[in-house]
Amino acid sequence: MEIKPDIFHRTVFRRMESMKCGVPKKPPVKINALWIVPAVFLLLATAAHALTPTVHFTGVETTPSNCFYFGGLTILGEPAAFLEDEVGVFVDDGAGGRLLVGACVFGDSNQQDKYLIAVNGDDPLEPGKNGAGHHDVLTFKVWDKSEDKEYTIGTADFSVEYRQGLNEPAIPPVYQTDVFFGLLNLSAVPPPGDIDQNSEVELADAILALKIVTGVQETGSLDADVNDDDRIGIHEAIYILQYLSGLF
Ligand SMILES: [Ca+2]
Ligand SMILES: [Ca+2]
Ligand SMILES: [Ca+2]
Repeated sequence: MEIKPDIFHRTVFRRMESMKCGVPKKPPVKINALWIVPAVFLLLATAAHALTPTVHFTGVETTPSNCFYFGGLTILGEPAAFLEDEVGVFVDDGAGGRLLVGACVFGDSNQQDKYLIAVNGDDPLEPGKNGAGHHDVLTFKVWDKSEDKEYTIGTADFSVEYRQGLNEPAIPPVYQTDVFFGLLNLSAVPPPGDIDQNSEVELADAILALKIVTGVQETGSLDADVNDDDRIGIHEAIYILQYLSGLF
């Protein structure tokens, strides 16, 4: 099917507008060849479904600039639940906290086995940091709706898959205005060292490991085993303390 340039651009930009992702002030007059494949991909990826509102990752501020990430998602090795599980993207807010800069519901594109997320960039005309800065590292979080459980995607849990027309993401992923990244596949798993299985590695996990070493407590989840000896002990305690110190 031939797509007329004007109709083509209007459709893509209208779709982007409907996603509240920020729209360039003027649609380009000429088709830039570099734009065509990603734009067609965006059109195809977003054409089939209305944007489903997120219920867990909420409060994203829409700004005039954005980038997109697109890819697969598994939770504990199983495909995520279509139109249920969610992806949220956070950046450092510059004040010791985290800022939610993008959110989507899994499968909310014409590819039911993919997530498509618009990540909002900082608006320099608005005071304070209200979006991602250029090359800010993006933290991807996943919410498993059925278990009401949140996972942070660690560096080892991203995988990149080649898809023609999409830009290959860096790992860890970063923000770059007007770039469509993919495929960035996410694997949501409990982080190593999460002995109490609350999806976070915290001091409480290190204390638990030490309690197990000293016999105060019998054992913890072997999913948290970091050195494959099928035991929770001093290696896990050291790993957790190094993790919390930001050594890796
Ligand atoms: Ca700002
Ligand atoms: Ca934990
Ligand atoms: Ca171990």
